[in-house]
Amino acid sequence: MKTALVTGITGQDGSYLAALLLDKGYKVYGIQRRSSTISTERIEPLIEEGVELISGDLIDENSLIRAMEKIDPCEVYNLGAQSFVPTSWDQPILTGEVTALGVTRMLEAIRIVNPKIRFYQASSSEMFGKVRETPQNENTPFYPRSPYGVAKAYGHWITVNYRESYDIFAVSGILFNHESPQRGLEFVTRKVSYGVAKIKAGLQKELRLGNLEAKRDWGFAGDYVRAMWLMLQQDEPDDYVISTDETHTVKKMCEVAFSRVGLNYEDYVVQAPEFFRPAEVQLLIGDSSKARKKLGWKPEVDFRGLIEMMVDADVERINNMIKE
Ligand code: NAP
Ligand code: F7E
Repeated sequence: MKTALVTGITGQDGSYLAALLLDKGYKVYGIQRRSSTISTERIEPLIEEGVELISGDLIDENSLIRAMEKIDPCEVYNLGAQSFVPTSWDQPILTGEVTALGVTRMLEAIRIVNPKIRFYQASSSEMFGKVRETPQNENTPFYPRSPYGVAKAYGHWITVNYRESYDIFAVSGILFNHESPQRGLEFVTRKVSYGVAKIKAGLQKELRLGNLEAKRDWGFAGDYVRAMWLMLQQDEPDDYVISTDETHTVKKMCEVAFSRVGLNYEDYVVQAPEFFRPAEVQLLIGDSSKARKKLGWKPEVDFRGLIEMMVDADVERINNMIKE
C-alpha cells in the first residue's frame, strides 16, 4: 500500500486529493495546524474512511520532520498555503513564511528524512501576474502582482532548485484557478454562487463585488487533483501548466450563475471599491498542451458546468438550512 502525506488537507484541494488517493488505495495522512475551532468540515467523511491527521505547521520545521519520520510517505503533496490573494497584502510576512518558506521547510524535511520521497508543489498561475505572453505556458516568464504571487514564485523556484541540487523527484504544478462547491466563501466564484443562493431564497438583497472585467481560466478542482497525482507517477520529474485553456470575465461568470436560478445579475451585483486590489491580474489563460500530451490529462467539467454545479450545491445548502 502506498502512503501519501498531504499538507493543506483541510482545504478545498486537500479534500478532493485525499478522496482521490483513498480511491486509489493509498494510506492517506494529512497535516493539520492547531486551531481553536473545527477545521475538518470538508474531510469529515474521509476521516471515517481512514484519513489520519497529524498535528503540524508549515512554519514549524520540526513538526514536518517528525511527521515524515513517523509515517514514512512515498509521496508528499504540499497544498498548504495562505492562499487568499487580498490577505497577502494585509499579511505579506506571514504569507512569505507559509507560502514561500514553507516549501523550503518541506523540501528540507524530505532531504533530511528520505530524499527518495516524491514531492508535489502547488504552484499557481498568479506567478504570471501581469502576463508577458498569452496564453501562458511552462516557459512564460513570471511577473507576480501580489505578495501571494511573489511567494508562489519563490516556492516554484526552490522546488526546481532542490530537484537540480539534490536529485529529489520534485515537481511544480502551475495550476490555474480551480473551483468547486468546497471552495472557500471569500473566492469570487463561491462568493457569487453562495450569494445567488441567498438572494434566490430572499436572505440577501445585493452582491457586492470588485473588478468585474478581470478574466480567469476557471476549472474544476476534482479534475485538477488528478493532474497532481499524474505528475508524481511519471518516470521523470517535470513542471506542468494545468488549465482549461479558456478564459471568462467575472461578469460572464455572474451572468451564468444568476441565470441558473432565473435571475439577471445586473439587478443584484453592485461594484464596491473595497473589493478592488492594489495591483490586479487582469487576464489569465493557460496553455496546458504539455500536460495533455505527456500526462494524458484533460478537464472533464467545462466553465458553465462548473458554475452551475456550484450554484446548485449552494441552493441545496441554503434550502436545507432554511428547513432546519
Ligand atoms: P485553501 O482552501 O485555502 O486551503 C489551504 C490549506 O492550507 C488549508 O488546509 C489550510 O489550513 C492550510 N494552511 C494554511 N496555513 C498553514 C500553515 N501555516 N501550516 C499548515 N497548513 C496551513 O486552498 P486550495 O484552494 O485548496 O489550494 C491548495 C493549494 O493550491 C494552495 O497552496 C494554493 O495556494 C494553491 N493553488 C490554488 C489554486 C486554486 O485556484 N484553488 C490555484 C493554484 C494554486 P486551515 O484549514 O487550518 O486554514
Ligand atoms: O479572484 C476578481 C478579483 O479571489 C478572481 C486563489 O485560489 O486563484 C485564486 O486567486 C478574480 C480577481 O481568485 C471580487 O479581483 C472581483 O481578479 O477568486 P479570486 P484569485 O485571486 O485569482 C489563484 C490561481 C491562486 O493561486 C489563489 O490561491 O475575481 N473579483 N470581485 C473578486 N475576487 C474576490 N475574491 N472577491 C470579489 O468580490
